[in-house]
Amino acid sequence: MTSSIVKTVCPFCGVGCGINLKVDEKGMLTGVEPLPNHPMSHGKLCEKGWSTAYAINPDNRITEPLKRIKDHFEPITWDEALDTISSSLKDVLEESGPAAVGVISSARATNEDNYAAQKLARAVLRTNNVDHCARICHSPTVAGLKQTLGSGAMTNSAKDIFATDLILVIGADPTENHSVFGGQIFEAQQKGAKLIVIDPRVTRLAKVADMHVQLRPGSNIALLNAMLHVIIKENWHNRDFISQRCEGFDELAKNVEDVTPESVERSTCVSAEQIRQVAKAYSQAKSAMILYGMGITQFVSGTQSVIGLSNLALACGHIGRPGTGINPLRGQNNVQGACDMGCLPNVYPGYQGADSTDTQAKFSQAWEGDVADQPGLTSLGMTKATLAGDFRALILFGEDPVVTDPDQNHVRAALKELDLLVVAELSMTETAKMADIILPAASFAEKEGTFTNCERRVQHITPALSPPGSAMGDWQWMKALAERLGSNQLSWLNSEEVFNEMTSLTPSYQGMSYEAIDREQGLQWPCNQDAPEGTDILHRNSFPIGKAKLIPVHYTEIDEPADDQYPLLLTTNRLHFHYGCGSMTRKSPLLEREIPPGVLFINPDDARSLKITRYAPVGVRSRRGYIETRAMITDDVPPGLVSMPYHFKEAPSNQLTNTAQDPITKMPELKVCAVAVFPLPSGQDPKDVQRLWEEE
Ligand SMILES: Nc1nc2c(c(=O)[nH]1)N[C@H]1C(S)=C(S)[C@@H](COP(=O)(O)OP(=O)(O)OC[C@H]3O[C@@H](n4cnc5c(=O)[nH]c(N)nc54)[C@H](O)[C@@H]3O)O[C@H]1N2
Ligand SMILES: Nc1nc2c(c(=O)[nH]1)N[C@H]1C(S)=C(S)[C@@H](COP(=O)(O)OP(=O)(O)OC[C@H]3O[C@@H](n4cnc5c(=O)[nH]c(N)nc54)[C@H](O)[C@@H]3O)O[C@H]1N2
Ligand code: SF4
Ligand SMILES: [Mo]
Repeated sequence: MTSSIVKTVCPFCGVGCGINLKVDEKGMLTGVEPLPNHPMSHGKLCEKGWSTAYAINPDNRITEPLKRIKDHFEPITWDEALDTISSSLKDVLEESGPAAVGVISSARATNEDNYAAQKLARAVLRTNNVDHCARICHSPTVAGLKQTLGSGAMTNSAKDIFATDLILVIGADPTENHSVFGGQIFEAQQKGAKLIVIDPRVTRLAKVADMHVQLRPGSNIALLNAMLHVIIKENWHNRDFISQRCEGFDELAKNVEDVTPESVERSTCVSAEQIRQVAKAYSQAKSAMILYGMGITQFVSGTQSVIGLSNLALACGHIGRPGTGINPLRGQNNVQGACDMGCLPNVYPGYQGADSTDTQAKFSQAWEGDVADQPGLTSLGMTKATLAGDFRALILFGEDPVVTDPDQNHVRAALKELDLLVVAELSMTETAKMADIILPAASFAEKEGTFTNCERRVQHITPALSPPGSAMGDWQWMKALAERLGSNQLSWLNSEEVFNEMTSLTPSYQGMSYEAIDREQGLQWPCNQDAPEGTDILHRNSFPIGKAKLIPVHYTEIDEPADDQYPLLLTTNRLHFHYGCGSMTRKSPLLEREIPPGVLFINPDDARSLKITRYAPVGVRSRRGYIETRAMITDDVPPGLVSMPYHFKEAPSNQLTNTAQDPITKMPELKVCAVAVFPLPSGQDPKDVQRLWEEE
């Protein structure tokens, strides 16, 4: 073997930076370097990207199938694992039918893996119970923008920040979470773009922004409606655009008629004067671009907030041109793809409605067999149905819901109830620890496929390494499982075959092939006969639904406001150096030394009144759970608000979070719940949550 350099894509966030993997003569990954001339990353990487080699190191991996025997795991062969899974699945299907089984797929895995996952669910298990982490991420985007614009994805491209006059970042923290792109936002501002940040915390971008609107958590709709009120009252809206390309303006205007900036000062904690300034700046800019994230979606009002943003952009005509648009910063490396592939209970690949008999007939014919015909459950719906005794077998890969889903105790209680939990993982996670069978999965560097990044760019990943032990790619083990269940519908010979089957059934991907993607450094969907080169800006001349819809939205209170018993609001966010459940980034000693395993950010005023000193041990309690961690005192959070990352299994913020859900998408309110914080005796180390469970 000779050493090699293999071109691929970073496996962490939705920016999708280009990387080279350096492999030595022994087939070991020795390093990572940025790919020069990449359309997104232009030769840059963030610390997570640089640390990829640690994240997938064979020493830390699951290398063979494991079976639970009481409270420990024993290695078994693939044959034994597949036999056990298929016979258990058959039993559940026979006794309780397809409504009692489901698949949770992974926004970290490839499009090919995700296409296989929903096909396994719909064609083999005959259930629409298929979902993934987009549920608790951008599901309100998918639902909201589909309704208003006809397509729930970033309308423009990342490069547009260099073509805009104004960047409005609302409910997103790109320097931490889309770091390379976050750096480009700084650059665009230095080159003259105005930067406005709307966020309750003082983020790094807020520190340099031309304007920081520090609103109260959960008050987005009140703020957006008041901005719209000002814009319409001052005649700053784009009448031509509205009359030619939108419908519903009169009702929209009527809805915000009384929402004066003064009337929302209390609910938003933003001054009327500042609301007028931001309304003016956004509407009067020649081109203005909205970038948004979890600070918009992770609320019971998530879908309504997305619609509110869409109303703002449409009313000002900031859409369909370079440097404009409404741009959800999709989070995971392939969450756009996992949604596009139909790993959602209500849609097939390409957002073709699962309840449509035409769609069912189309897929049934293509797949040569019957497909699911009953509505499916969301991920949180499966958890609830398990506790109600209606759901019994779950196949899950590339997610760690014990750490990342809201209300950890509720999630653990449900997983314990399952007759069968299969987890395919790279390494031992808190969720894998609860599995009946663990399957060793190949990482992105050990398989072929495609990822679709946040700007709808579909990129090709190629294998650089052999999978450790007997680990397999995700679609490959699903193929083996389907065969055990008596179906050859997943019996593809290679990833390209999976991709080609998918493109033949997914209109927006129809013009793509591995060869074309390689030639173009990725293609942005829609890519078809009308747009063979892909599409960098959506909705230039028309919307897929004809005219865009302006839909009135109303401010709703957060589900769990602070009260005497739980006097502080907790918000959860991310840190630059760690990713998701931490199972990959925390393998890197370089990243691990940057931040202690669990922190609570608290304002100096609150710390003083609670007698909490710098880095003191604290207890944090909500109506659902309790954790211990250490306090970090900072002005970055305002008084009354504390914040915690969710990356640390020792002090998981999801012990505390609320499962109250957005009625449209079932998105839980991960961004705010009420907590009580108190100091622990000084000198006492915070106990990690596993220890607290043992003591219960
Ligand atoms: N380093 C790192 N990067 C990541 C990830 C990671 O785990 N680590 N995860 C990836 C994933 S899955 C995703 S989805 C993205 C998410 O990326 P972001 O959307 O940037 O995620 P968050 O940090 O959770 O939240 C964004 C901001 O919302 C603000 N916020 C809270 N409440 C409100 C509110 O009521 N209104 C407004 N306007 N803002 C509010 C918070 O203060 C926070 O700054 O990041 C991706 N990138
Ligand atoms: N409190 C709070 N909770 C949150 C959020 C928040 O803001 N606050 N954000 C939510 C959001 S936006 C998201 S997206 C979720 C993310 O939640 P998860 O999806 O559970 O988080 P990840 O850390 O991305 O977990 C992915 C797992 O996939 C594994 N993996 C990586 N690649 C592969 C592969 O190719 N195959 C297989 N089989 N496994 C693989 C990794 O080892 C890792 O353990 O968390 C949510 N939870
Ligand atoms: S910005 Fe995202 S894609 Fe780029 S190197 Fe960092 S984690 Fe990877
Ligand atoms: Mo996410």
